[in-house]
Amino acid sequence: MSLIKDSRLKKIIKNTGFVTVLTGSGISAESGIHTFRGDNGLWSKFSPDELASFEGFYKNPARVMEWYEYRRNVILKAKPNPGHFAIAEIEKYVQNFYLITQNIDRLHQKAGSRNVIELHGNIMENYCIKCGKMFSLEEFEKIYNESSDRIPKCECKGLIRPNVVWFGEQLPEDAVEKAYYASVNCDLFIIVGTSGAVRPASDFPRYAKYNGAYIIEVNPCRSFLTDFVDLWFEGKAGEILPEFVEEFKNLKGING
Ligand code: BV8
Ligand code: ZN
Repeated sequence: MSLIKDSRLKKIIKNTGFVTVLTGSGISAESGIHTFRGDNGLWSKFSPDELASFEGFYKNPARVMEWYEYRRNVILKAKPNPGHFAIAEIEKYVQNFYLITQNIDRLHQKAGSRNVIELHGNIMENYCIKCGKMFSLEEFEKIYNESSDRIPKCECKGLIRPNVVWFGEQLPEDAVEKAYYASVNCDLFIIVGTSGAVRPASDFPRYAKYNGAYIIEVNPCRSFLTDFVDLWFEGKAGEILPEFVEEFKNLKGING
């Protein structure tokens, strides 16, 4: 039974050269990585203020660094799932393709996605809050494992932190600019696996909508965005997206 029935959507897919995708933690759920909200979510166990804010880090750097170390170990063992691969596949068939992600796990890149905009940074890099020195994962792990108090410091004595955007922190300017461009110029905007709870990430589908793009959402549950999308595929990314990509390719006359 085909997913794409809407004639307007079929026409857009046939003619579009500009597709933008926005993902949240839900696309990594089938790779075994916890989402944030919902019954088994991270925020049901940990408080975002203590663990995903600069104040929480400054008050207790050892606890925050330990939490990121735990999440990094889960992420390093995780593999991209069919949802990640399907998004990487679409990129091959569209001239202008942008992938805006709120995720910090880099599974999109592992799945082969190239044009990835990381709104909230990534968990693989760390930097010194005093001199800004960037640390690769090996450099960081060496310092972290040698630190007796589990509070990794730079040679300049500054604290080292994950290269992620915490609550109350500005998103990287270049990422926001690129995400805005990708949202206001696309014909098709696909939202995958986000509750739409966090701003300004959840503003981008609105910009796309105001500019006449067709908005699709892939999510097993309703989100804060479902009311205004054009089409909601109620289901898991790993199941819906591979099927969607096959129909996308057929409509574009791409076989194999
Ligand atoms: C900022 C990185 C401003 C770290 C994260 C208005 C405007 C601007 C800001 C605000 C505003 N109002 C409030 C704010 C503040 C705040 C905010 O939005 N708060 C919310 C909670 C009310 N925003 C900020 O602080 C942002 N900064 O705006 O600064 C500023 C201005 C001036 C001066 C200084 C600053 C920064 C926000 C970034 C915070 N960092 N993470 C880390 O990961 O450790 S947020 C965190 O939430 C993750 O990035 C996550 O991706 C993101 C969003 O969550 P989701 O990805 O949507 O995950 P969630 O669990 O919520 O949902 C999962 C979904 O998947 C569900 O819908 C589920 O049904 C679905 N799902 C499950 N399984 C599947 C599935 N879908 C498909 N397939 C499946 N199998
Ligand atoms: Zn330093």
